[in-house]
Amino acid sequence: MTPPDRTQAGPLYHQIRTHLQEAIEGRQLTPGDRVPSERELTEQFSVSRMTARQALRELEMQGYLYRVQGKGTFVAQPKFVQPLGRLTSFTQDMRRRGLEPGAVVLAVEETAAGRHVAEALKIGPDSPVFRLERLRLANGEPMALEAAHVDARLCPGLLSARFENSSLYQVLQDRFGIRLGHASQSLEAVAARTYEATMLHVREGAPLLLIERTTLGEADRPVEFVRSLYRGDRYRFMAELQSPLSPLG
Ligand code: 16G
Repeated sequence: MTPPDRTQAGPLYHQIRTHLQEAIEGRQLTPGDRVPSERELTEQFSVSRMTARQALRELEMQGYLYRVQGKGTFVAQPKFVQPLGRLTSFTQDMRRRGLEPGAVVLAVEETAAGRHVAEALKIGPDSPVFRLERLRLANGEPMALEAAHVDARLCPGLLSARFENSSLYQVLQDRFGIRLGHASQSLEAVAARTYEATMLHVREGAPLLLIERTTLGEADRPVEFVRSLYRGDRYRFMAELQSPLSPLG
């Protein structure tokens, strides 16, 4: 690798980071490859150890690299690219990628909606909802923490399903005839707190994507409101945009 250009703008760690990132994106470095250690980068680029550490740490935070204690730092698998604009379930998304979907059920209960959920589901705050909290897994690896609230009056007995290995959307469709038509979804960045970091196997403060989705059934009746935290180091969301000037816009 060539040393960073000290005449170029931007801090040195940023240049090293960009350099490694380009090597990963250009597939000169592929998943599982070991990247130079802090010490090696220090020698190769004539920079301080702090600078090398910062470059590696940022790439790790962004999901390009992962560290194995005592072994070194390696190139991670590319992130999942998740299209926005298609209403799919976690189970479908994983199967489409050839991965085994899984879940650890963290909570199942019938409870009163409360203000926030009630607003989304357009019901009263005391109306009953089913709350299903799951850690979602892809081939056993934690991907997201998900808390779904479903209007209980639409699907009596919903919680008797075994959600460790069944899809909520499938159960809603097969057992209750609920066809989900469309959803509105918001997405924002948050930092992992202690509990979330432990569950998702990331560091405290690591970037997560908070997604809130309200999904509507027939006649646009809200069926579920979901709050999910997706790992920022494993997911990239993608949307197709249309110019308002184009004939379809
Ligand atoms: C996805 C949805 C979530 C839905 C779940 C159902 C996002 C951000 N969230 O994770 O709203 O409840 O799928 O999955 O896409 P399931 O049918 O596999 O249980």
